[in-house]
Amino acid sequence: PQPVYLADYTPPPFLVDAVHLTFRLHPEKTRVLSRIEFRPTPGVPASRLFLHGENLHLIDAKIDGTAITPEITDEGLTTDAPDAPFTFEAEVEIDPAANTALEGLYLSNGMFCTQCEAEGFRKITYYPDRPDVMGVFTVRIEGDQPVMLSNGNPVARGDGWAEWHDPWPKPAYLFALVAGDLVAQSDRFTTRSGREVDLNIWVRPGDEDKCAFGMAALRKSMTWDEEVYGREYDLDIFNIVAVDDFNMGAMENKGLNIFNSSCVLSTSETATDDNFERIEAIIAHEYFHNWTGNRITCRDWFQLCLKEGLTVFRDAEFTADMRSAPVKRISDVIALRARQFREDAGPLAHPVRPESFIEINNFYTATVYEKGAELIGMLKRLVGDEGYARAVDLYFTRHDGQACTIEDWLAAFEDATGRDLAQFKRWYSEAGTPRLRVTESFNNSTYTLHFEQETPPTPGQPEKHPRVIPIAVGLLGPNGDEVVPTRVLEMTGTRQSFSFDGLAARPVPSILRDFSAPVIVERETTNAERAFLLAHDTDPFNKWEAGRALARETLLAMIRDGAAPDPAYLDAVHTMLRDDTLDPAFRALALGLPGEDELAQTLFGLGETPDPQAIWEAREALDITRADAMQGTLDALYAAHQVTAPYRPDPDQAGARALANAVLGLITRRDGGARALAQYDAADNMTLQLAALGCLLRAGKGADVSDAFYRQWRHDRLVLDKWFGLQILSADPAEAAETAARLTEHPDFTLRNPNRFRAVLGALAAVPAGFHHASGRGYRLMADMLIALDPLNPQTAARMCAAFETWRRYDPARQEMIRTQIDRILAAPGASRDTIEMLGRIRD
Ligand code: B3K
Ligand code: ZN
Repeated sequence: PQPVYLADYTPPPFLVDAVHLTFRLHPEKTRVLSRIEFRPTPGVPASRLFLHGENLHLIDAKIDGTAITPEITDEGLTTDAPDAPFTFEAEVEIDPAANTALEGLYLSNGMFCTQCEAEGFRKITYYPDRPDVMGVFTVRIEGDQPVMLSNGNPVARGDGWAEWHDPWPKPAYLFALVAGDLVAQSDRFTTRSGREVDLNIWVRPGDEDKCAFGMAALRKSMTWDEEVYGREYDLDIFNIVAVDDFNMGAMENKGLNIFNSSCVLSTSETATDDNFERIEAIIAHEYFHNWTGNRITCRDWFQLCLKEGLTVFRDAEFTADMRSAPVKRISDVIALRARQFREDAGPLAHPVRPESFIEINNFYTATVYEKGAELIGMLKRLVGDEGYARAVDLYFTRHDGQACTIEDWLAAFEDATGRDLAQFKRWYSEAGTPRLRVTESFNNSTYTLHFEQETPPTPGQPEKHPRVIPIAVGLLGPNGDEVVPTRVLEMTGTRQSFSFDGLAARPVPSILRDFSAPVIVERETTNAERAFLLAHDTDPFNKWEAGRALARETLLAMIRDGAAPDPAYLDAVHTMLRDDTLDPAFRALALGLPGEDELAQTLFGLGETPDPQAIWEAREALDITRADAMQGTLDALYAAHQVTAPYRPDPDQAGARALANAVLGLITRRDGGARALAQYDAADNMTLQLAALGCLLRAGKGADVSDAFYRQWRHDRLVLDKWFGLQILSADPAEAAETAARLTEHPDFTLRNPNRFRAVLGALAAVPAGFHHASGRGYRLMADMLIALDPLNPQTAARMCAAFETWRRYDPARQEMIRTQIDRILAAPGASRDTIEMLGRIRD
């Protein structure tokens, strides 16, 4: 397969004014009739008409009423067309029941549904399937399903048919259709300007009681977007549908969002506090896309971060407003480092705006999404809140109804604020995580910070250039008082110094407050200074960061030479835990240790070869030491953070449970599971039940409870996914791969459901000492399962290939084993282009 290049972009030769689609639904033989009003694009040279189409059986086609015989290839159809407006009509037949890739029109538990982003519409009918072609869709659905939905507003319905019209021009990737035996939980919302909107969450009968929280989240999102961004909803109806078989989290189809049921359904008995927070964030994310993505879309798929980075940034702001801003920021940075920094440091590194791809589905990455969101955060910091608001308003007014580029986005900022963003643009075009080295000097009451930035080479980009980096800094005096409040230093050169005058004593710097840029700070410092910042920093992010760095240094010493845990760390974390002025959720985060993968990445970055088993053992040893050293405090904290009020998934209760559960993990190290068992037996919600089960499994005492859990929940797919995953996440590393292998033989395991596949294989990839076990069993199992899944569902298989992206960190024996497995997958008959592209890039 040939790559597509950003540099090769040309405008479409034909535009679409209107599309009429009729679906005659049938599981194996669905007929799709299309009537498309085309017109030549003004100013673009005349050419033949090319329409994308894959796996379609063409029944007939006409132009302006006359039958044509187009040329057909695997990619689409070509025909002569008039150099004037014309109507194209076609009838095709497709087979939804055979569609295991879950892209295009497919069946999930007997329900018809679609997924078109990025290039799935071409599996439904012949069409210019590119985001810069926007048309007004009218859709008629014929079938015997009780509920038949499409985009926009309902027009009419009768026995066996329904018609929908979407007045907003949209690209084909936002098309959606759902038909099945569904029931709705409904509500109403009145927009700021008085539009009455019907809200529905459609689910399978039996799931009605799982919609209330999602509905509340939707209402909050609608209000927030009006209040904070001045954006209102623009149709009479907003539908959400829960689907069990779905390749990702959710999809923002115009007026008809389709959700993986795991990202919308919840009850306190079946969803954890983390699930609730994620559901609220994803509902917000998809809703916010209505403006950032749908009303203003992307010119081409290279501009994906235009909608994704911005929408992730918006949903993060929303969560920060609804919940605790520091806790949200810290959690996001933990995830960014775990996924995006890892990606940026390996063979899959790519710019936030990539310049070429083979399969665009492989670029829905942490870099495009999460680093893309960090870029928006930096922009906001550079131009200020008020400048940001003006620039975003200008972007909305200037580009409403258009398909845009990053250049359009940045021009709105330049025009609204007068700032030159030429250097900022490098953040979009150059991959890799900059390293920011910091040294300091102090004399005659002047304190100077010296910065040096360097970005390591990434695939295809040997040379890097200095970027503009907003570095938020504050200074603390020796007694812990803040002597210089937060100031944003703008670094633009490779080396740059910034001075602070009038200081009575040498201060302690708090650098990169609130994680003001996605960089790695390198600075020589002491554990005493880290403990000082953990105790005194006024910036919650850097307070947490100081504790994190202390834990990391302690662990690195333990990993390298079997050192005992540093008492300075134990004292500091103990003091922090006892500080009742600190939010319990913050304390839970500060009690967390750097993950095994993060430690491996750190060691590799320092030129060392990580040993996954040694890393696992060090974390275990540190936990045992912490459990002994803080015994009394842990008991007291556990007792003090029992929630007695009825369950609510709000931040206060969730924070208390998070701290109690984190503490329970340590208590279990001493009591062997007595308290965990008591918690399990008493639990009336999934957050407490699941955490207790995890503790028991880790303590080797979980077998009976795990069986009971399975019997209790075997009919709830989403809870069963947790049960599958937890057994692997809690297993001893020597047994993780066997546990996963055994679970792939379980009667409830299936390759047809991406959630189930990810529950097992994603969990295996998430336990480094198990996945990278010296036996190679983890690698072999992963390869076996990828070979089995790839022919059915390339998208989900290709995404899981990233489990291998870190292979160059490891010793030659492991590298050799991984290479063997990669080659085995590549050699499998029918390997998909998705997977071939991913493994090809990883192997290079
Ligand atoms: N835009 C979709 C993702 C589509 C993924 C296609 N492989 C969900 C989202 O980001 O909101
Ligand atoms: Zn999105």
